[in-house]
Amino acid sequence: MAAGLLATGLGACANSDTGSGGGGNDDGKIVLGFSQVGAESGWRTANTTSIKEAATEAGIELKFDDAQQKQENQIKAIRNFIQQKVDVIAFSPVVESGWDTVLKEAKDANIPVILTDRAVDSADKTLYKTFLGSDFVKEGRLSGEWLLEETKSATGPVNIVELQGTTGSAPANDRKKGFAEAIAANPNLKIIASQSGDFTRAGGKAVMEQFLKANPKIDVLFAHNDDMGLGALEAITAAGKVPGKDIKIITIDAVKDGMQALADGKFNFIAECSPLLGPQLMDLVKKVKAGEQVPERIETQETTFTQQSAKEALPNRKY
Ligand code: GYE
Repeated sequence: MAAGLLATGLGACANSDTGSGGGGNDDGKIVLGFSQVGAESGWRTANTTSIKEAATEAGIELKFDDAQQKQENQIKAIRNFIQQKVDVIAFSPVVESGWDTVLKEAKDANIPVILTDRAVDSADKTLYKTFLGSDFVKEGRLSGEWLLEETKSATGPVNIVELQGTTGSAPANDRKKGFAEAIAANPNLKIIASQSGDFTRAGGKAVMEQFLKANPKIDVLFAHNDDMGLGALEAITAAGKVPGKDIKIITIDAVKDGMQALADGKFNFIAECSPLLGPQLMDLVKKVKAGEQVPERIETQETTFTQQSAKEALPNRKY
């Protein structure tokens, strides 16, 4: 009888443990574990600032980890957060695949997970609560549609080189797809080379140097972010070509340095991708912690910029 009661008591205790997720904090603050991709680009730096500032403003205790663009580091960080019994885990997955095991561990520990900025390809959608971020396919498509219009009177081939983002990442996969779908409408538009520059300036410069050496006629560069485009500018200038004229440049992000290059006539078009996800993320953290329902997909509002509209927007650009 006594043994039976004890067993029931333990059972009840175990059940209540799984009821509400992490252990919170001594002072009652919500604790958020956030695993960031790295610091590879201007976009990423602005994103990190937005998340840190928004956490402070919302009174949320942030445990922040920089994974230096390595999936294994992100998995380690998430496991640490689980061990520390944080209330909510959020992360920006460096690549799309390979998350099921660690996400299952978080689920089993009853810690809700929010994906920010980048998606995962897990078939089991119950492994995370929501995904807050941009429509990367659309950004690629808008870039391609601008080029279609720009080259509509071309009578011969238009040679395009593409600087892809980090291999296997959602923005690289999706931007490539959206752009390719849009330009398929004009058979004159041909991607003659496409390679990853890992979303960095150094990567963009090195790969563009190779492209220029291997291809005497390049008409257009499509770079999956501003930083790679900015790196490529150096290679193009060093090769004696005029960026924005001899080679038209399309990028994505619209961070300040990219917008400056566009306003200066070195870039020709940017599809915006907003890094300012902090405030929305903190709202979601509070909601999932309170057990409220949240939409499974929350899309960031974005626009596009030409050289003229970049000049107008630049004075008020915050990042
Ligand atoms: O476009 C790029 C960054 O995931 C949307 O990552 C983000 C991308 C962004 O390195 O600059």
